[in-house]
Amino acid sequence: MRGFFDPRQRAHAPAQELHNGGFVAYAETPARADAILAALGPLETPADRGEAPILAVHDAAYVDFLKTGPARWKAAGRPGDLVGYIWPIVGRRPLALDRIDALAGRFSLDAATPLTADTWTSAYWSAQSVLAALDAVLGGDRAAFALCRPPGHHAGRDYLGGYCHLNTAAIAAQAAIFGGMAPVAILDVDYHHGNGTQDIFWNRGDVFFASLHADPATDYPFYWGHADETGEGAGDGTTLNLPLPQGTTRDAFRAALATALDRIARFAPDLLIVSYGADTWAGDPISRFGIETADYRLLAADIAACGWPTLIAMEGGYACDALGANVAGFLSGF
Ligand code: SP5
Ligand code: ZN
Repeated sequence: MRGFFDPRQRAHAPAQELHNGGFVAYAETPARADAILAALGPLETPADRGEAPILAVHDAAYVDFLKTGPARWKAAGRPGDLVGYIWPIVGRRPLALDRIDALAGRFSLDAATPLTADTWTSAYWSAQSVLAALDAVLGGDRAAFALCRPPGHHAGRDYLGGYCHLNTAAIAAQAAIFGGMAPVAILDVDYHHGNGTQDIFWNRGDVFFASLHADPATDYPFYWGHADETGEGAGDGTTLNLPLPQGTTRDAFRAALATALDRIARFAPDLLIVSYGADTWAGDPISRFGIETADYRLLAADIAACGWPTLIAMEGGYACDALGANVAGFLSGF
């Protein structure tokens, strides 16, 4: 299977993140990409398809914030990485404020996803990697892999969060539709709910979003991912959430996967995009499922058996020692 990664995706490296009331080392490190590359061998570098596919999904003002925010933050005399700390909560009148502090809240979901001067470059090339993998599938490959780092599924049309800035799965889905592949299904098997992807396609009838994830009653992102979130308008019924309890192991995960695949089959997609997180692994430092390394091949084989052209986009997974084996195991099932 062809795989894509650009070395510029390594540059983004915030110093720390807010966690449980204190600052800890940022979990979404460049070493994650190195661990995956060590297991898979070198990947192809993507071509540059420019900003248009990104702007087909994300707000121009948000993209401008990602590009220019860190320099403005620095110019304002702030010593650390750019991070939001005040939010325009629901019900506040919509003000178009220009202060960098206000913009940081306007365009963020959480206070645990800092921006550095390198963030835009890394996120841009993460998006180019997913577009290159999409091109491989559009060209007839049965499956292709994008080592998307930073990840994407928590990022919405106009917000970052959960270590994500540009929603790579959504960018690929929209580009696929422009390329004549429709409808598209996105299957999100990261430990966390893919709130950004769900928001982007919430009222769309041409993209089915299915997610297996830790129950938002106990896990980030809390405000999304409940079973009764099913889409609206033209997208009524094209969102499927299957929250699972902490401690979930292979067989229960596999049963939920079968439910998701059955619903996707009824949607008859031209293309499947898998948002793959290895943070479902039993030893993940920030997650609480019990999937073992050997399980990933079996789970992937269940997906592959459906026969849809498939693009696999990397999301989370924070146990660097096991990450390479987990990703290689998953890809071996296709
Ligand atoms: C893409 C993805 O998997 N994002 C996950 C975002 C989860 N953030 C909330 C959990 C915070 C845990 N912080 C742990 C830091 C350890 N150094
Ligand atoms: Zn995750």
